[in-house]
Parts: sequence; C-alpha cells; structure tokens
Amino acid sequence: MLTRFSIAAVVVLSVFLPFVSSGTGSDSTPPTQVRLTQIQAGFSAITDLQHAGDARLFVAQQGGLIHIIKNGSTLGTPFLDISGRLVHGGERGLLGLAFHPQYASNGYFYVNYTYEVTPGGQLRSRVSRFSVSAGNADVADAGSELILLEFNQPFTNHNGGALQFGPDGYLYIASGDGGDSYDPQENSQNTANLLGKVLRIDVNSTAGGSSCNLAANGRYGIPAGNPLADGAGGACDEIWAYGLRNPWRISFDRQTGDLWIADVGQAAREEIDFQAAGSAGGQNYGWDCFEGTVVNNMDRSPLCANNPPVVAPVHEYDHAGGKCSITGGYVYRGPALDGYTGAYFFADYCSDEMWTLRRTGGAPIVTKLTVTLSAGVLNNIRSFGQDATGELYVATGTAVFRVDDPSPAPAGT
Ligand SMILES: [Ca+2]
Ligand SMILES: [Ca+2]
Ligand SMILES: [Ca+2]
Repeated sequence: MLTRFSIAAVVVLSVFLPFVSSGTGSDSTPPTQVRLTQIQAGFSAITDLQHAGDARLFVAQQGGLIHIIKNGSTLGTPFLDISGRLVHGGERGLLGLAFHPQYASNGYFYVNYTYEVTPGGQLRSRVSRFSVSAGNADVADAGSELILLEFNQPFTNHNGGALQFGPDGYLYIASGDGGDSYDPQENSQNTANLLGKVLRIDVNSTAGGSSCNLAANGRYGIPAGNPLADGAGGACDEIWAYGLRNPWRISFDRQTGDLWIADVGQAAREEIDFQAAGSAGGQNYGWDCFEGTVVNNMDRSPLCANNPPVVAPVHEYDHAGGKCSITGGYVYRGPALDGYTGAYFFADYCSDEMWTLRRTGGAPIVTKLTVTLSAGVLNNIRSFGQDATGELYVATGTAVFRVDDPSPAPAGT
C-alpha cells in the first residue's frame, strides 16, 4: 500500500531468482534466525523510526504525529503534531524524519511530508526543519517550522520519503518518480526535476543557492561536489543520484558510510542499490529503462534510447510468493546480535519476509531469516530503525519490534 502503485496490477511473471541464495558459497554460515521483541504497539500507520542520539526512539506516523518511546513506554504527549499541515493516505503523509547530527546542541530535526497547495489542489513534497522546544526535551516547538524545499508531485503515489544525514553532514532526501505507473512523465531519467532521485543538500549553509526549489530560496545550500550542479537552469543542482522509482527507505552504514538504497519496483523487480562511501555521486540507477536488471519496455523514457550507463542493483528479487514491495533497512552495527555485524537487513512489505545481505568480494550473500515473535503480529513491514547504540528495530503500521537473538539469555545471566 505504501510503496507501490497497485497490487492488482501485478502480473504473472516468468520467475527466476538469480541472486537469492541461502548463504551457499560462504566459508562462514550467516545466522538465519532472529526473534522480534514487540516493545510498543497501538500506533497508527508508522512510517519511520529514528533516534536523536540518546535512549529515546521516535516513531513517525503517516498522519503527522511523532511519538516518543522512552524508558519502555510511549509518552502520552506527541513530540510533534503536524497533522493539520499535511495530506495523508495512500503513499502521502509524514514520510521521513531525521535528526541533525548536532541535535544535542542545536535541537534541529527534519521532516518530509506531502501537502496540497490549496485543498484538493496541487500535491507537493515538503522538507522542513523544526526545533525542539526550549523547555521540554520531549516536545518539539510546532511553531518553529522552517520550510527548506518543496517540489510538486504529479500523482499521489511514489513520494519516496526517507531522510538521512550522510557521513559528510549533508541531508540526503529520497524522492520517488512522482507516480502513477511506469513513470509516465519520464521524471526519473530527467535530471531537470527532483523526482526519482536521491537529493543532497547542505542544511548548515546557503552557499550555492538552490536550483529546483518551489519554496523560498536561501534556506539550504548546494554542497560542493554535487555531481550535476550547473547553476541556474539545466540540471537540478540538488541531485545526488537518479534513475530511481520509489526509494522509500535509504540508509547509511554508520561504520563505513556506505549508502544503501532500497528502490521499490513496478511489477517485476524489487532492488537494492549500493553506493560505496566516498562515491562522487551522479549514478543512474536505471529506472525506467530497466526494472532491476530487466529491460523495461513499458512506456520507456525516450532518454533510454541513448543507452545511458546505468548502475545495476547489488540485489533484486521478483514478486513470486506474494512479494510486492521492498522495505529497506540498515546495516547492523549494534553490540547485541550475534553474527549479524555488517549485514544489511531488508524486508518485503507484502510477504513480511526478512533477509540479510552481506557484501563479499563476489556475489552478495542473501539469507532469508526465520523470524519468531515475542508478541503481536508481523503484518506489512513498513520501516526499520536504529537506536543510538545501533540496535535494530522493525515497524509495522501499528507496532515496533526490536530485533533480538533467537534465544535470548535467561534473565539474570
Ligand atoms: Ca515511462
Ligand atoms: Ca542547475
Ligand atoms: Ca534500478
């Protein structure tokens, strides 16, 4: 529901799974089991889980509320309520949350949401900064909104949503192709718009101005080295990478700085794109010339006729067995789980299967996980999150689970 256009449009595919393995070919056998411990439930349409560098977990809901899980319970007063400023439902709403790397000292955090310029009118994506309130660390100042960036959404779906700060201190924004199916406006291959991209902006400077922003300018800068920056006109200087369909979740490896992009597919392939730390950006990940590694012949962008060089995914999977939409996670770097260090976790929204992917010198090793639950139901995995220590969490629409070892040590040991 969140991340692809229509389950009904799934077609029966010729099916093969060229990349999925059970870990064969590795000298060491990756672990295959996790236990999901439900830590809180009762939420509504969770879209994101983030931490602010302390022990709290922030739960963003599509309707515009951000709740705090603190000391094992959900605080009664939301951290932020912007429900009156957005339009939500389907793939619209509050879609991403990120805390400034210096949040402890400046209190800044960022949200990505959709709104209508006039009621029922033009839909837009908006990225804004807010501040924590002066007197209460558990409540934001709802009046502190500073709108940074806006761009139009031609259809209601494929709004991307993820916000993540990179190891370079810049804010990365995941943007979908603007929607409907097969990118009818051919946005993803077109570098003169912000749709179907990963964007990179500098929230600490206004140097370099802005290029394709419909909000007031002068509230962010274009980082030196943005790969397509060419000043006024031409390409959108905000672009970091393009050729994406609906990169609902992206994340950085907190140890290496590598960027992982989970791009939701159309009818054939869900894909994971990998970008090593230190990359110069500018990658074309292929949509809608390709869906995964499959040539797309449905309403293909005219720009594909030039055979642009594209970067293939490091992993893709088809829709066999009820799979429909990838939910990207994180590379695990926490202290608690045995054997998962360096593994990228991801899931499928429809089948609720979870996997890890490990990079090797050769083909990545993808391992399907056997999941047991402490309580609750694992239904429609929408997002992953990390806490400040690097422990991993999974969110359905209504519940937050911590990823634990399958057989936790008995209490007191
Ligand atoms: Ca198209
Ligand atoms: Ca430009
Ligand atoms: Ca691609």
